Order: sequence, then structure tokens, then C-alpha cells
Amino acid sequence: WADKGNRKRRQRGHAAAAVQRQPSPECDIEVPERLLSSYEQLKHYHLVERCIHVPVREGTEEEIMLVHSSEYLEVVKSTQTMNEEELRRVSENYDAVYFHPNTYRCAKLAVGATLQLVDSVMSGKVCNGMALVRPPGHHSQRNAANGFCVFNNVAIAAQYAKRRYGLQRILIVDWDVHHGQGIQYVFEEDPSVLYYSWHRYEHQQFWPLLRESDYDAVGQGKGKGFNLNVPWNKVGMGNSDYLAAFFHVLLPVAFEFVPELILVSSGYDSGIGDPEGQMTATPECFAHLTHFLMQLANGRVCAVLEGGYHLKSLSESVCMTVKTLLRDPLPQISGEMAPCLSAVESIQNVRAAHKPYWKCLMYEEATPLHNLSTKSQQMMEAELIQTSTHPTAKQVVGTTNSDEAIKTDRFLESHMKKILFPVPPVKTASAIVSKVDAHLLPISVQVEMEMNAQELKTLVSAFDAELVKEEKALLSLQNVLAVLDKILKKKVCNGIAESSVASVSTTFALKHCFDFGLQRVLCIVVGDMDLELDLDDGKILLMNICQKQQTEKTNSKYHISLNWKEDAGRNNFFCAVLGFILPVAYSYQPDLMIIVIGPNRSLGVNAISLLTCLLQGLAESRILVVIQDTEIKLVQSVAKALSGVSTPDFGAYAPAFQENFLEIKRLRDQLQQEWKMLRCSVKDWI
Ligand code: Q9C
Ligand code: ZN
Repeated sequence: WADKGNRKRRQRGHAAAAVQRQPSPECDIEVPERLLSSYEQLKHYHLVERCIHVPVREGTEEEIMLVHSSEYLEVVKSTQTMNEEELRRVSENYDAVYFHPNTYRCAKLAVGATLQLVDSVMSGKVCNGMALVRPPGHHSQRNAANGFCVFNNVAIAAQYAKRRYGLQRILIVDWDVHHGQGIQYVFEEDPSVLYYSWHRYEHQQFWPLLRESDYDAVGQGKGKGFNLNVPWNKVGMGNSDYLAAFFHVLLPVAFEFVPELILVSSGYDSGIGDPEGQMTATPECFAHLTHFLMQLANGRVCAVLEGGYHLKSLSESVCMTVKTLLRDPLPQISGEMAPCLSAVESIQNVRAAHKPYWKCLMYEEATPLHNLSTKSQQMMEAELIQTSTHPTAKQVVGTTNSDEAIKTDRFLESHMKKILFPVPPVKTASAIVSKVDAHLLPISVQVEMEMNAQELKTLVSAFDAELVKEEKALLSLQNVLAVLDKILKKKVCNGIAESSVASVSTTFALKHCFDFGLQRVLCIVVGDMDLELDLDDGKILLMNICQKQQTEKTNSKYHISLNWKEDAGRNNFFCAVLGFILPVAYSYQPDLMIIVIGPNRSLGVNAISLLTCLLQGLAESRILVVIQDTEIKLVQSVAKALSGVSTPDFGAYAPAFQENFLEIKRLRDQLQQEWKMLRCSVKDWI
């Protein structure tokens, strides 16, 4: 974008003190190295060679004018031939904008690259993708450049996709740390584009200092409800705050919205080490965010680079995004899983502001905190420091200096080594013997059984001498064990096994896990099943989703029973998954998950598959699904979910039974002290 400017900037480095008072049309942080280092890191992880390259082109004037005025286009065009003085003068007409003679050409390429990506995804040439572009776009407006942005790449892409492909619902997720006010302005009255942005806000003290960046800007006219702002009122927000915002705000609304395409304003200045954002999210957080979005819109996700100014943090985060788009298993997310008070306040406020517009929020009693925010912050500051490991504002101030930047470099160097792991050669194993022919399962599923009979008998007899004599039980155990063994030895990520004696098999499998050295196994049982398990030591978290009230059992930290009445054909189970099961699972941080499908299940095929899809962010995607009564449809759907081929389609949304909603709320209130990711209101904070 600004090669010449960049060279000068480097030379200037030596004499910085002498010239620092001179106004300069050059930007210190939005530099070409952002793309170079991201691309280098993608090559380093061998991700580039796994991607299909889409050639770039310039965006046309007509395309640019889908969002911008012709007058503004002419102004930008005229900068091509300007001298430094003239460039300075044009730049000064805008806030935080730096024109260079190459800017116009680069900005047109950024638009064109974004549209090429949209075309590739919409035509089915690729499933998803990322456009690495500069300059960024989300601050630019119909008549103005703003905040390093010239043309609004993502807003243009949304208009383009509506026109060219007749799309009726597009979701824009802006995880850049700044508010993309430019995008908000374009779609404020448009119900066909749902815009979600979180941003450093600090009660309007942070750039761009706008009142309309707050949670109560919900959209206007027909667009009411289609603008979601999550303002962060403190710096230091991290993995758990971002995930909480996804679980309790974006994802429920997005599943209800049913987008046909997702555009991500993919800025990484919300990541750790960034001098602008001052937040603490580590690169793998972006893998998890990406993974969740891939469960919507048939996986049609186009990520488009916006900000991100700490080169190492930026490039590692870009890599985590691309790796996830390529469907690699995800690293476990690091840090204590507990959103901070200020984050939960913001989340509560957005939920309250949007309660009138979304059925998934309609049973919430959440009230907006309005100006209580500052007060409660002071009142509860002491509590905040006690209950959370978040750096306080004081601790993160000062990360702008280069010492701190280098510290983050070093931290990230070792952090990435810690969390990255070799991807198992095969994604999914299956041991399904009856009724379902192997060819009905997705291609990536391999049916193999390796454990020899004697080995198995020895294992089983050590567990239960009687069982060895029962042919059928033995076969069941063999299925489950064969798959589990592959998962534990990391030959596959996940697997599915048929077992006519699911309860015995599961007990046996759990024992095998602990013999193998696992610390925490999340066991989700769907249907009626009695498992004889010792649940005191926290090595198992048992969640039972069943139809009938289990009055004799009270919920405890490690034994949760979720009463779920079957939805008459229309599935609303995602509210339970997003609002309850995922938050608990992320709080627990299991090493492995076992999903057991028993008799009398109250969940349909789609719900079980959705659960399977969404849980794959945990435990490095290690999931074992045990199915008692083999049904072809269920097995196929779960196998598809495991291999990442597709997320089930739910069709139109209908509100769930109120009982179901109230059950989730009751459980959340009861368990949020133990499982802190459940928190979406500050009601019982103290
Ligand atoms: N005194 C993007 O991340 N800061 N833009 C302006 C004015 C501007 C960020 C401070 C930050 C722009 C795409
Ligand atoms: Zn930004």
C-alpha cells in the first residue's frame, strides 16, 4: 500500500525524536508488514499450500458505488497524482486517514479481492476463505475515509452478494477491536444484513468516541434488532469474555436469523499485545470464534482482514483462523474460563436491548443497567479482582511501548508451541456393524477394527469377569473400545460406535480413559440411562438430557440433569446448547467428550448432530459418540457432524416451549457460581 512511505518511515526511525512533532501523512501501525508477516506465518505452518488461491482484481467503480458516493470516489481517485503536500491536505479532511499515491489502486484491489472471495464461496468453488487485504474498510463511510479505511470492503461485499446472488440474510461479524461504524451506518435500516460488533468503548472514551457505538443502538426503522453492539467498557478483555459474548449474544441471535452468508470483519487488534486494543485474547480464541461461525450459513464464511497491529499476534491469529477454516481440530482455549464483571454487564445490556426483537431472548428478565454501569463497576471492583484472573486496566496500560511488544512476541512464541499439536491422520473412526452399510457414511469415515479378541478379553475380564461370557456384550464393548483407543492414541480425532449395552460400555470406556491418564471427561447422556459412576472427584462431568423429571436426583456440580421436552418437530435445542451446554463444557475444559445416545431420547437427530458439531471446539475435537439403538439416519447425521461435512439445517425458527427456556434459566441460575461461562447477567454476582 505504501512502499515508499514505509521506507521513509524506517529511515525516520533513527531520528524519531527530532522529527516527531512534524505532522506526517504516514501511518505508524497500518503498514505493509502486516500482510507480509501474516503470509510468511501461513507459509511457515504449511497452510498456504492447503488453500486454493483466488486471483485478485480491482473492484469496479460501480461496485465501489454500491456503498460510496461518486463524489467521494472522485476524491479518492484524485489522490493518485498528488504530491505530498496535497495528500496531507486531503488526509486532514478525515479522521485518522493517510493517503499515498498508491492508496487508490490498493483500495480498489482490497475491494476486488473481497468480492472475488465472495464469488468463490457463493459459486461453490471453495467452502470458505480469507481475504488478506489492505487498506482495511469497516470505518469508511458513504462520503468519508476514516480510521485507516478508504473503501468499505465488507459493506460493499454484502451489497454485492445481495444484488448478485439475491441473498436475503447476510450476517456480518466484526471482531475487530474498533467499532465498524461505517458498516453500521450502511445497514442501520436494513433487516437483511445483521451487523454484530464488539469494540473497545470505555463509556465512549475510546476512538471513534461515538454515542452510537453503545449497546442501545439496535438499528432503525425496519432494521431494528439487526444491529448488535457489544461495547467493552474496560481493556483487558480476553478469551472468556469473547466466548461469553458469542454464547449469550451473537450465536443465539445468529441461529435464529439463519444467515445465508457470513462476512467477517476480521480485525485482530482485539488480540493480545495489540497497542490499539489493549485486550488479552490469545490466537486460538479466533479459532474458536471461526469454528462457531462455520456452523451457520452452510459453512459459507468469508473472513476479510481489518485491523491488527502487533505483527506476531496478528499473524498467529490469522493462521489460527485459516487453520480452522481448513477444518483442522482446534487447540484447547487457554486461561480461566470466567468472563469478567464488566463484560457480563455489557452482555446483559445488549440482551436486554434486543429482547423485543429476538425470540431467543424473549423469556429473559434481563434489564439494562444503563448508567448503573460505572457505579457497579466501582462497587464491585474488589470482587472483580478476587474472582477473575483478568489483568486490571492498570496491568495492561503500557503495552504500547516496544519492550511490552517484544514480551508479547516471546510469550506467543512459547504459547503457540504449547497449544499446537499434530493433526491426527484421520478425522473420524466408526464401528457400526449392523443395519448401516459403510458406504452410506461420509467418505472420510473409516471403518476399522484392530484390537484383537484376546487383548479385549483380558481388558474386559479385569473389569467384569461375567461380561466375557456374553457374546453380544463383548462385541459392543469391542466397538466402543476400538474407537476410543484410536482417539486416545491420536490416530483419529473422533469416532462413533454402536453398542447394544451403551451403559456398560460407557462405564468401561470411562475407566479406560482414566487408566490412560485423562483428567477430565465430559459425558453427555441423551435419553434414559443409569450409569453407576463415582462423580465426586471431578474427573467426570455427567450431563443427562432426559425427558422425564428425575425428582430423586438433585443437580450437583458434576452431575447435571437437564429436563428437555421434545419440541414438536421444530428444533430449538440450540438455545440449550448455546446458553447452557457449551458454557458448562467450556468452563470444565475436558480432555475428552463422550456422547451417549440411549433409549427414549428426547432429542431429535438434528439436535444431537448440532451438539456434536458445536462441541468440537473442546478437547482438541476428541469426541466419542456411543449409540445404543442404531438408526441409519442418526448414525449418518452424527458421522457427518463428526467429520465436519455439514451442520444440520433447522429451517425456520419457532419459539421453544416456555418450560424448556425456564429449565435453562433455572439451571443457569443454580450453576453459574460453579460454571462461570454461564454468566450472562450480574444479578447474583456477589
Ligand atoms: N487520535 C482499524 O483498526 N485511531 N482502524 C485514531 C485518533 C485510529 C483503527 C486515534 C484507529 C483506526 C481498521
Ligand atoms: Zn481496528
